Amino acid sequence: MSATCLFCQIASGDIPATVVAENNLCMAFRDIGPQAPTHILVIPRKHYQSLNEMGDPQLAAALFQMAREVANAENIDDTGYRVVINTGREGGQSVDHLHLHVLGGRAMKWPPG
Ligand code: DGP
Repeated sequence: MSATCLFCQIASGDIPATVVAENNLCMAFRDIGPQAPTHILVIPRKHYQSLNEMGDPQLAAALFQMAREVANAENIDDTGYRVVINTGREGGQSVDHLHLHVLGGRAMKWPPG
């Protein structure tokens, strides 16, 4: 845990969030500034700055499994959704704790901005 990391503080419960799923490895909560009708963030409980630092295949599987479960619970799995991992400065990452965006409930465009 990083004491100064926003998502570590959400994971520990020190900063409130609307949590929609959690287990011993990861948790999912609603994005504070939703970019789609469904916009949920899936994070590992353990601090990794970005995907570049996270080399644990078991954790990677747990994160994608939770993204799938969240999409199902939000009823966007059949219509379709997008899972995004912004990584680093040019990837558009603004919070330096690895997170998956699960976005759905509207048609997505391609290419992303
Ligand atoms: P990224 O730009 O990929 O690093 O995404 C960071 C996301 O985190 C962004 O969509 C907004 C969200 N976010 C930032 N601060 C908070 C917060 O305090 N609570 C919640 N729930 N989401 C936040």
